[in-house]
Amino acid sequence: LSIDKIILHRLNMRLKHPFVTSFGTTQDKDFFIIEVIDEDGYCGYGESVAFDAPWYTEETVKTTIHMLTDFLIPLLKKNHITHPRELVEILNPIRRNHMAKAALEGAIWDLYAKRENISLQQALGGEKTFIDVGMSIGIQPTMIDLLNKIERALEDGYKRIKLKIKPGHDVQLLRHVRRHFPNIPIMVDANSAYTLDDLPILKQLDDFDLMMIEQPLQQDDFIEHAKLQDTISTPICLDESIHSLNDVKLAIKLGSCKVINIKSGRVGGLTESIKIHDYCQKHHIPVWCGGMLEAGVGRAHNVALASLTNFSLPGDTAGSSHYWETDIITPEVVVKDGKIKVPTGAGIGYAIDWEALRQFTVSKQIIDF
Ligand code: OSB
Ligand code: MG
Repeated sequence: LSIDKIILHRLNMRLKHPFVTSFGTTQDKDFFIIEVIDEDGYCGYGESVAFDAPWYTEETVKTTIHMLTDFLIPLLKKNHITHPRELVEILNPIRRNHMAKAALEGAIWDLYAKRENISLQQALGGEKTFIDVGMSIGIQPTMIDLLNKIERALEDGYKRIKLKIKPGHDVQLLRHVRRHFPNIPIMVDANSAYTLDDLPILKQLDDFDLMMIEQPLQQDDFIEHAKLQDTISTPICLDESIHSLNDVKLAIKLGSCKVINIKSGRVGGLTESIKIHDYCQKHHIPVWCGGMLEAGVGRAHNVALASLTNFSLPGDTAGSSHYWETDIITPEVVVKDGKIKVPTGAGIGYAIDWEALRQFTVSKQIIDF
């Protein structure tokens, strides 16, 4: 791959609805679209997923641009690559900063697939024609709002509902929801809001026939999660705890979880995501694709990744219109009957909607090679 230049587009997009979790509210998304252009004029696109404050992981929008311009892109300039898989090794001298690495790596995967005239799905080894989709519903102001959101998601065919919980917003909330929807597939996500001191509450969650509970404890609590998984019957799914294949190995060895949420940004890119997928498949641990409230480019990458066979549970990859008035790709990502059709065109298989992208652009930086 002979890269000619990289264009970093900084965008600001307002979500249709503020997204509330146990640690805060997101309404405006500040992020980068990474455009990598090669000497033959092929373009690959990646999207950064870090938020403006470090509440989900330690990365932010500012650390992303710092890493990209001061370290990651300079390293890429110094090394010739023939396949995106080689990037992990090249970027390895830079510790962590997985979201910044993943944004750059994603663009190069897209570029590679476009050059080969294959879909990103093919490049990654995905086989499914359709992927099943669930919806993640943030904490709502009232119970009525929550029930309405669930109702609408079910009407739109979403295959499972994920509810955000936190202390004081858990057992009672599930009692209400289960009274109205006794049989629907529900899971909950605590975003690390509990500790083992909350065991009595966490045990009660077993009464609600939940598909799983996502990240109940702190991100470093592998041993505590294992203790919890020993005590409750609801499967634990890890999100914030998993930054690499090694974290997955540890979690499986200790019995900290029975399901893994894969987000390519959190684990440093698509190459590491595939490794985790394959390892989990071998160990009979189902995985699903998480979401970071992505715009179209990141969403397209998620769709391709989720088409690998061990992504056997519906992911948090709702359609574009669930998040945005206007997305930056065309066509937008559409959910029909709870499924997304995996595109077959070259690369991510969606085109940039340049008019929309320009409308959301705050600044632009060109880096020549
Ligand atoms: O914990 O999975 C999470 C959104 C932002 C940060 C963390 C999480 C989430 C979601 C929403 O649950 C996923 C999505 O719809 O993109
Ligand atoms: Mg989560």
